[in-house]
Amino acid sequence: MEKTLFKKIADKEIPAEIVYEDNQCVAFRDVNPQAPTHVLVIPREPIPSLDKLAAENAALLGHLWLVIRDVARQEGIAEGGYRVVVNCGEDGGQTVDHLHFHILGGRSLQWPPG
Ligand code: D5M
Repeated sequence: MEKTLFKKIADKEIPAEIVYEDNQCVAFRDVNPQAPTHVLVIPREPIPSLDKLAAENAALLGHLWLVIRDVARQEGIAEGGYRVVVNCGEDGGQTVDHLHFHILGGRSLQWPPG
């Protein structure tokens, strides 16, 4: 199966500004930032979307949330506050079929999103 764009980033086949990585996940700067800080956190495992998660992914998900917390702290946005977004499917605005969490911060974010 063809690797997803994000799997290629995780495997260092496509360059990205990686801010954190471990054996389960990678965090890198979004190429089209929507806020002063915009980082994507992806599992190394190419899970296509939130809708494709399986019960056996529960421990991985727990790990990803802790990484999100730590990346936000590392980026200096934890104190001011930030948003975590997962776009799922076409109507959700998902464009890359590899589960990813957007961390957005560094400005006052509006609600609701468009
Ligand atoms: O978000 C997909 C996000 O992926 C979108 O914000 C742009 C970002 N993107 C696309 N290509 C790259 C590369 N090569 N590096 C870094 N970021 C990238 P979605 O939720 O699927 O709309």
